[in-house]
Amino acid sequence: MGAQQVRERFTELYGAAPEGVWAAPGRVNLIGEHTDYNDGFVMPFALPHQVTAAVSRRTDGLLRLHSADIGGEVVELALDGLAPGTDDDWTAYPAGVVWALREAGHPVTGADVHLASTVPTGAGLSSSAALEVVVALALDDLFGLELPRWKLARLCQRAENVYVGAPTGIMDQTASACCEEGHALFLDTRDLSQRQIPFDLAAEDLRLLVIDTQVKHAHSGGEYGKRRAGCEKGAALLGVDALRDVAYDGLEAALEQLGDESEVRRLVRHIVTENRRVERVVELLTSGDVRAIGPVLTEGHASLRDDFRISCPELDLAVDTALASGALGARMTGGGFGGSAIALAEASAVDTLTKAVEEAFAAAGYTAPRVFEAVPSPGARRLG
Ligand code: GAF
Repeated sequence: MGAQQVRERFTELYGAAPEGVWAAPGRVNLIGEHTDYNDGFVMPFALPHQVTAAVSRRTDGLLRLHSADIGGEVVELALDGLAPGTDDDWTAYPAGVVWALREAGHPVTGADVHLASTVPTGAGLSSSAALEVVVALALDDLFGLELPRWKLARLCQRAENVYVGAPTGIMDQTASACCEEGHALFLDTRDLSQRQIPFDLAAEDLRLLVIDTQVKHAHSGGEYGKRRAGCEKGAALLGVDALRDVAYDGLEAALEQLGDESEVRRLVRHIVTENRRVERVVELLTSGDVRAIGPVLTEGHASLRDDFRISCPELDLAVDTALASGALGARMTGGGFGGSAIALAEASAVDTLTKAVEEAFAAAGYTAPRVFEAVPSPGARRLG
């Protein structure tokens, strides 16, 4: 939805024009899955799909929220009453951000907010991070907080972990806050150091397709937390701070050390090889060998399916069909258990590939997938 529409609707709802309009995107993760809560490497890029927010300050301790996507009345919350676990719907994300900012000592005295999103929800494309980041950026601007982007991302992650109660890592919020157009973001989640890696697919006559399986997922459900706990157990058994500290060359020795802890062994193997795959993709993209990342992406899918065990039949069908119809590489992306897959393909193969995936889903009796092209887009910003 355009900035003008969001601005107009805000004016209708709240009786005065907003002080500003901001946007924050969803993301696709190219490679580096479930590595972010292991202090590892990730490589997301921003989607053109975004959450747009029209916002004005208030000084009376009230937060008023409205979403064009949910509809209904304006929701009014008292800032003093904000507490983790009290909101169980979409308002927990913006309310959690306000709570996290205030808890960190930032003088946020209230706001009127109207939001509209084009990021598909439950599709593994970070609709919640986009919602958090757009609110954080607007409040940062309006209250003159001047927080660096990485810090805004940290506060949003805190909102999600503590206020909403989903034990996620730092990738999605950092992607929404820090990505740049035409680039993928190589992020070291240990110290949050970043490198923007040029990722211009069109110049190579390549396309990256997102296949949204329409199987909805949520991170507050138990499986994400179980994987995280399993990784932490692995680190403890190996005597390291985080699985990031297990070197690729030391993987065999580490697996041996884990003895008959077969589940932990699988999780460790995924994290260690996945960190290596991120480094490999960075090397290939930096040397201009974009097509060569395809097999690395496909290897990542096998690792998520067989070792981390977070794929599902719809994601596997999307990946297998894409590969069978000419994709250079394909993998599930995001948290897993549903959501989306990505496929890297020659521009000339896009129509055939899309049709093949749609037909395979229909033949399997699955809900029709949504296939669209992902172009590396700008991160969060003020629109007006
Ligand atoms: C979700 C989480 F929010 C991220 O922090 C990350 O762990 C991802 O799943 C898996 O890579 O998107």
